[in-house]
Amino acid sequence: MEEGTIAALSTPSGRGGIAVIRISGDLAEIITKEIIEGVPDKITDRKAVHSFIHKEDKRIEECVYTFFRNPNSYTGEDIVEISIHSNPHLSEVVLDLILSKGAREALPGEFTYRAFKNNKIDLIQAESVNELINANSKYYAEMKFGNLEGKLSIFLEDLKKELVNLAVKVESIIEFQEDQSLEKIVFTQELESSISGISRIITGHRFNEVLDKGLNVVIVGKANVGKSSLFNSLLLEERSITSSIPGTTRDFIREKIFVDGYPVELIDVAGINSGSVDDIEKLGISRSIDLVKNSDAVIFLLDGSTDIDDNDRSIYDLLEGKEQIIFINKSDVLQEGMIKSVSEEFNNNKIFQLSVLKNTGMEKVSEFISSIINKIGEERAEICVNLRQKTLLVEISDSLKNVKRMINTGETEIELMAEEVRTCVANIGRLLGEVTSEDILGKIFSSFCVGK
Ligand SMILES: Nc1nc2c(ncn2[C@@H]2O[C@H](COP(=O)(O)OP(=O)(O)OP(=O)(O)O)[C@@H](O)[C@H]2O)c(=O)[nH]1
Ligand SMILES: [Mg+2]
Repeated sequence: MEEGTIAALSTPSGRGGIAVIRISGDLAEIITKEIIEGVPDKITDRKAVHSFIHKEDKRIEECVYTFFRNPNSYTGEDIVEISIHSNPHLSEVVLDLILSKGAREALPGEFTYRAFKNNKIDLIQAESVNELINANSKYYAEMKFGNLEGKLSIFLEDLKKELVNLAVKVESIIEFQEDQSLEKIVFTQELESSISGISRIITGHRFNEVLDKGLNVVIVGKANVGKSSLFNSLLLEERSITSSIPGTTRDFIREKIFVDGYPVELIDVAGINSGSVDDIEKLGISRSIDLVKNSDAVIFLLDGSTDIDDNDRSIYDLLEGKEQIIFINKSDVLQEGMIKSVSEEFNNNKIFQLSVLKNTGMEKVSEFISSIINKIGEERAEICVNLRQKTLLVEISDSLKNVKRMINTGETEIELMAEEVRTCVANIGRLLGEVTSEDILGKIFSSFCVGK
């Protein structure tokens, strides 16, 4: 990203109470004086001031501006934040005015990029800004705020210090001692607990994904058992078409709901009918099967008003190893002996009756989803990571384990161990963004929105 003074609308474009336009760079102070009335020669730092914006000699808007003198600002440069009424046309006029005075429009994430470049935040914190803004649940936002505050960074800085101490010992043996054995070196308790700390973070990653993207739950069953009816009922809206004609749902439908505040991706699929001869239906069925395979949990519906058939049996086989629950739907018109035959046919301790039509038994559906979330949540970690961070953490953990093995067995040349310690420190540096290629930075910051 280039130099220069940058400006952008930092709030979403639209109508609302206020919009904030942010200017960062050397020209921020001069531009403020040129477009806002009554700005003193020396602007008071960090004080919100009410005034008016003028274009040529005409007042065009009322505003409140706040000046942050470098280095005490978000980017580390001079920043002015101008709050105006939020109207997309008005924001455009004010922003154009600012650009006409020598600023250029900020690229996505450029404010945060500058904060990172000026060492106001490290790369993990920079990533957290974007992840916090885009968080899909309140819990994920909480976790990302933890990283923005430095939870992960502090953990890594501590580990780095410990490794640097180790490296100093190792290097001094290499330099000054005749006996190059590893005997005098200990794998400290701190390094030991770092290995388990990293392992907890990595295992907890699955739960982070659930917090962000949602738990994938597929409602499966043969045609006409009431899948779409259940889907709509959980969504509290008529999203999916339902009818008494089997094969109503052709393609899958995915919608987000929240259970106990956790996001859940609920998926309604085409009924699975192994004997289908219709090409489109067959495509829908093959999608259903893929979705089941990739799901976190499955709600398997049976039609309580008719006998179990081979379609039910083949679906049941498909669910092997999956988190699952079986509901005998249409319990309002339940066939005699149905519960007994379902229990005999399907070896599952979670079999319940349901009537979507009469709204009975529905609480068991939410209980099931909650139980899966809780189960995955048992492995939750205090610190959460994204994929880039996780990949590097795995490498760091492997290096640490290697170093530990080398020290404990003493079966290595000391230079090799020194090299492994260096790799580990370098990977921590990559995580924190101390050494990172422009390509990676470009990829990270381009996913930000403009104005952040
Ligand atoms: N009696 C009774 N009928 C129900 C119940 N739940 C759904 N139905 C009816 O069963 C029929 C099929 O419902 P859908 O929700 O379309 O079933 P589906 O499983 O999505 O069907 P496909 O999309 O064709 O695979 C509709 O006529 C619903 O009104 C129930 O609890 N009791
Ligand atoms: Mg359907």
